[in-house]
Amino acid sequence: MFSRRKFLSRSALGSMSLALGSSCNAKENQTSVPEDGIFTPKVIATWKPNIKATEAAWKVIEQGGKAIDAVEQGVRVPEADPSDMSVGYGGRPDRDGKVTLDACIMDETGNCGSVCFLQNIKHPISVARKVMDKTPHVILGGQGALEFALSEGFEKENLMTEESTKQWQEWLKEKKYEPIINIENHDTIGMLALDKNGDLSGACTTSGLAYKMHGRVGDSPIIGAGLFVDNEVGAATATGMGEFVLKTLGSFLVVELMRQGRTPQEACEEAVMRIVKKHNYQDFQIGYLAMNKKGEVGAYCIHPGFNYAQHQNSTAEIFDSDSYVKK
Ligand code: SD4
Repeated sequence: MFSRRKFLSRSALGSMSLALGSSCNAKENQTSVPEDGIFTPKVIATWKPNIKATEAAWKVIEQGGKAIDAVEQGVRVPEADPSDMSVGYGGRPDRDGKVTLDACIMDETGNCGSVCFLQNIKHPISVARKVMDKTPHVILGGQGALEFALSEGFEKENLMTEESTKQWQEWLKEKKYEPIINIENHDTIGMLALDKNGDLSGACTTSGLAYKMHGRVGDSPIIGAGLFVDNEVGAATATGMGEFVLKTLGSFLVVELMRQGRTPQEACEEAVMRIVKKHNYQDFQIGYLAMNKKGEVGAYCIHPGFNYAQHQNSTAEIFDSDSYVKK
């Protein structure tokens, strides 16, 4: 079943609770277990086209699978989809025409794995999973990540498509580096899942900013920036201009705010405010998506246009996020 509805504006509620903020702060681990002890399995992911990804993840959850397997299977969908030009195969390249990929994954035990600046591998999330499962490390980058992937049986592939090549060649004519809010950054996937056991996991994967400098790594493979999971509290993920998520360690911040008693919505709003207060936010977008152990969800962004997909009880929905800048 699929329905589309407008996300309820929670900003009024949000600011009410923020006004009560100081009393909330003392409530350590408020969100750790739902009062009735029953967990609400759920999968959420940044950006509405990723509804296909939440569907794939939900299938794993529905069959009693683990959240970590669900998020890996889920984000592999846009990684393999050439029409998603922000992730994996068909992702827009850097200035030199190279597709360089960033991805990370984190499970309910606090284990995590990541790859950054990885080229020629269609499923960076599965390489990140192998880094987590098979190495003593958290992050592998560049050539080393590629060699590790090949040693694990991944295939070397050309990730440029006819369309991404055409767009890049067009871009080369002017070589203007100008991120366009909600367009250039669109569709990077950050996914969070809560399974039937009540365990949380997350995954994030992207080809990063289009026409970035060769070698640039964004927030998406950095644990605490593009993704963070603490199974006692909740999980968060970020999308948009990664530099500002990195500067504020956004996903870690969102989870820590939830630990202090904020709802996922309040936590996402506060993390956006940290950026807005310090930086000239006119020209870039950031969106945060969070979920706590109760399966409560929050989403907030700087500019209108961010949305997310959700699967729960086999029902697929798309929600628009509230934003700091109003339409
Ligand atoms: C990056 N945060 O590389 C990523 C881009 C992104 O939706 O999220 N796009 O900065």
